Amino acid sequence: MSSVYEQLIENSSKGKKAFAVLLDPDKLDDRSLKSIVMLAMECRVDYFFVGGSLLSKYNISEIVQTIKQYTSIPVVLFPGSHLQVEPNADAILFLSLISGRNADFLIGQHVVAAPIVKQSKLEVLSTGYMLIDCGEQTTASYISNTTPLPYDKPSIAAATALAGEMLGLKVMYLDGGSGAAKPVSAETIAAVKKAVHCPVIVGGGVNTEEKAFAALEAGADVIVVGTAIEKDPNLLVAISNKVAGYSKSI
Ligand code: 1GP
Repeated sequence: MSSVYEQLIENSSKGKKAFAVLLDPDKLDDRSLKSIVMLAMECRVDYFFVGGSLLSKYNISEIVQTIKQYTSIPVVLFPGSHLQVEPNADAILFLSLISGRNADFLIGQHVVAAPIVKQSKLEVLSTGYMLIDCGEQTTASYISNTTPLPYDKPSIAAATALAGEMLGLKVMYLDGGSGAAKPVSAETIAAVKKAVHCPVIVGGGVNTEEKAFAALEAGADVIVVGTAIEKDPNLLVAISNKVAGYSKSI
């Protein structure tokens, strides 16, 4: 099986889109986790992202174990801190928060995590993580103590992504933050996609199939949905159909 990164590159080069379901360990009990995993298998979801900006339970290990018990869909860590490194996942988004100027989230957490990650078999996806101001302050920007990029300044987002790519980051993630009032704008996604060669992941506030479609149309390679699926698991079916349909139509 090819690595997550190889798959992202191959899909991105062919214009094939992917769908990641974000599982926030704090918001799931065993039953809801199992039902989302079953639905995701039926819908052939591409990835599970697991993590959160602020976790009050220490259960990432159990969550990963439960997912792995049922499916081979790759589990990609989306860590809010070095405490969320779980060696039994498949890959880790090694996120450098390049939209901010907080050294701890640019490199500090990574220094603490690197020796542990090195000892694991986790595939490391070096990722330029950009928070975008999508209406109201999100947990991610508050906890990271960073100012998100302005919503309506695509050129700043594009320059930030370009700098990240020049520094060697292999994937870009544009995030309005969990439960954002509105998703990242099509203009910002398109500007970033045009500026860099690497795969672009987009998430935050995608809560309808129309919003998912708009992000794909603007150039997102991977759509991430968490909050909306926690509220209505059936949305997983609608969005995965949209993503699969989009890829077939090109
Ligand atoms: C948040 O991109 C993710 O970091 C997903 O956001 O929970 O709003 O879907 P939602």
